[in-house]
Amino acid sequence: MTFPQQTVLRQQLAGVRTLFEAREFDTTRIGELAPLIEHFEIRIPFIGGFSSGKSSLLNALLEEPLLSTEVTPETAVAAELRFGKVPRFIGHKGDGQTVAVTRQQIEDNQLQMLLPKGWLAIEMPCAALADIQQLVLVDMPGWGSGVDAHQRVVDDYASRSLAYAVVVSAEEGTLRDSLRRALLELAIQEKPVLLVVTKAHKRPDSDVANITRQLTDEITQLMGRPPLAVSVTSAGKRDVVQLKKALTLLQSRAENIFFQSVTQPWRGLLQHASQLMQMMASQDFKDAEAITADIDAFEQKMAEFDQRLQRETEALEERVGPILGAIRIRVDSALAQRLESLTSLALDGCNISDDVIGTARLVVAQALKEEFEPSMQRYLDRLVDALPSKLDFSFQVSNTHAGQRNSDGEFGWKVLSTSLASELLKIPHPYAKIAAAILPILGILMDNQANRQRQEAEEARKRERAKSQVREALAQAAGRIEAQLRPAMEAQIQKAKESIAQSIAAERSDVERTLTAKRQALQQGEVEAAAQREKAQSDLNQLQAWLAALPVDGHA
Ligand SMILES: Nc1nc2c(ncn2[C@@H]2O[C@H](COP(=O)(O)OP(=O)(O)O)[C@@H](O)[C@H]2O)c(=O)[nH]1
Ligand SMILES: [Mg+2]
Repeated sequence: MTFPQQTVLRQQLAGVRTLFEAREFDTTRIGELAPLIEHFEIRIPFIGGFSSGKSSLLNALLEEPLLSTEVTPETAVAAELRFGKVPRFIGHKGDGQTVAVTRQQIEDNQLQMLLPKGWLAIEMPCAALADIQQLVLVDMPGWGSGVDAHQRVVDDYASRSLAYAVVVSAEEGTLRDSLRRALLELAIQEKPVLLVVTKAHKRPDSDVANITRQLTDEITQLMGRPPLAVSVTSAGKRDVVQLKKALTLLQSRAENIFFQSVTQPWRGLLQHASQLMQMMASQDFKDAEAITADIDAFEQKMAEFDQRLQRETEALEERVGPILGAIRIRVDSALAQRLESLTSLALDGCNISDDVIGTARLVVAQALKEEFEPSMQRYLDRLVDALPSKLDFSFQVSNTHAGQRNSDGEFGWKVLSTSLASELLKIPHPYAKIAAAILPILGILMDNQANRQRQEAEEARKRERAKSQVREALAQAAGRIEAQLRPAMEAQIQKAKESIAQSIAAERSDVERTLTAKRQALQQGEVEAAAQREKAQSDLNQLQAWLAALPVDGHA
C-alpha cells in the first residue's frame, strides 16, 4: 500500500536530489528520508520479559505455531513478521549477508548461524497480517534476565521503530525494572505505545482488569502519555481479538505517522532550498562588493552566534549545581517521609531497596521535569532568538510562497527549539544508574540488619538503631543519586550544544555557498548574472511546484 502523499514524494525524490547535488546543498537528510519514501513500514518491536508470551501471542495471530516458544533463550534472534503473498523466511546476518532459512529451523529455534547480531525476516500470507500491511511485528528474543533484550530494543531498534508494543503476562502482572528503564528511554521519542496483557485466562477476570488498569497507569506515568491502545489477550484460548483491533488502529494512523516523520521534514528541505533560490534569483541592484559585504555580515553574525552558544552553554552548566541542590532537597525530604515505614519494613526482614529506588526515581523524574527542563528550554529559546532570522539584505524576498512555516523568508533553523526540544529536554539515562548506585548501599544495610537482629533482642532499642541505620543509608543513597545525576545532566547539556551547532551547520554553509555563487555570477558580468538569476528562478519555480504538491495535513 502506498499513500497518495508518498507517491507525491516518490515522484519528487530524484528531481530534488539532482537539484540539491547541482547546487552542492547538504543531502544528508534526503539520504535519511529516501528509504522511508521508497518503502514505508512501521516497525513495532514486542518488548516484554522472558516468557511473557510474545512468541505465543504472535503465533496466535498467525493461527499457526511458527515461532518457537521453547525455553531456549540462548539461540533466539529477533524475528520481523510482515505480510507476504507466499511464506518466505530469510535470515539476515550481522555482516549484511542473507541466508535462506527453513520453516523447520524457525520452529526448532535452530538459528545460531544468525548470531550474534542477525535477525530473521518472515513473510506470511495470513489474514491478520493482510489487514495491517504497513506494520512489521518484531518478536524480540527474551534473553535470560530480560535486561539485554530490553537494552537491545533501545540500542538497535529505537531508531528503526515508529511504535512499540509492551507485553506483560497476567501471571506476572507488573513491569520488570529493566522494562521500566527501557520505557523511560523510549518515552523521549514520542512514538505510540501499545500495551498487551497476555495469558489472561490464567487469572480471574477481575484480577486481569486490575492488573491492566495498574499497568496502563504506570505506563502513562513513565511515558508521560497513555498507551495508544490496551489489549487483553490469551494465546492459550486463541483470543487475540483486542490485539488485532489495536494493530488496526495503529495501521489507520500510518498515514499520519508518515506525514509527521517523512512529509514534514521533506517540506522543510524544500523550503530551505527555495529560500536560497529566492536569494539567488532576486533582481536586486547589488554588485559583487555589496554581496561581499553581505557575506561578511553573515559570517560576522554567525561568529557572534558561536560565542553566544559558548556563553549560554557555560551559563547552563553553572546552573547544574543549584539544580542538583534542589533535587537533593526533594529526594531527602521524600525519603525522610518514608523513614518510619522503611524502618518497619527493614525490621520485618523485607527488602527495602525496591521501595527506596522507586521513591527516588519518581522524585528525580519529577524534579528534573520541574528544575532542569525549564532551564534547558530557556537555553534553546535564547539561542534560537540569537540566530539571524533572515538576511537583512536590500533585495525584496520575492512574492512567491515558500510554504506556511517560513513564507516570510525566515531561516528554517527558527524551528530548532521545537524540533530539538523533544530530544533534549529530558535526560535519557540516569535512572538505571541511580538504581545501580543505590543497590549496594541497601545491600550492606540488609546484611548489617540481619547480623544485628541476631545479636539484639530489645525491641525499642532495636528500632532506634535500625532507624538510624536506615537514615544513614538513605543519606548515602541521596548522595549517590546526586553523583550519578551530575554527569548525566552535563552530558545532556553538551549534547544540546552539539545538536544546535550541527542543526544549523548545514543550512549555514548552504547560505554562504549561495551568496558566494551569486557573487561569482556578478563578478562575471551582467550577462552571466542574468543567466544565473534566470536559472535560479527556474529552480525556484520547480521547488514551489513541489511544495504546492505536498499535503497540508496528514489526511490529504
Ligand atoms: N497456558 C498458557 N500458556 C502460555 C500462554 N502464552 C504463552 N504461554 C506459555 O508461556 C511460555 C512462554 O511463552 P513464549 O511465547 O515463548 O514467551 P516469550 O519468551 O515472551 O516469547 C511458553 O511455555 C508458552 O507455552 C497462554 O496464553 N496460556
Ligand atoms: Mg519468544
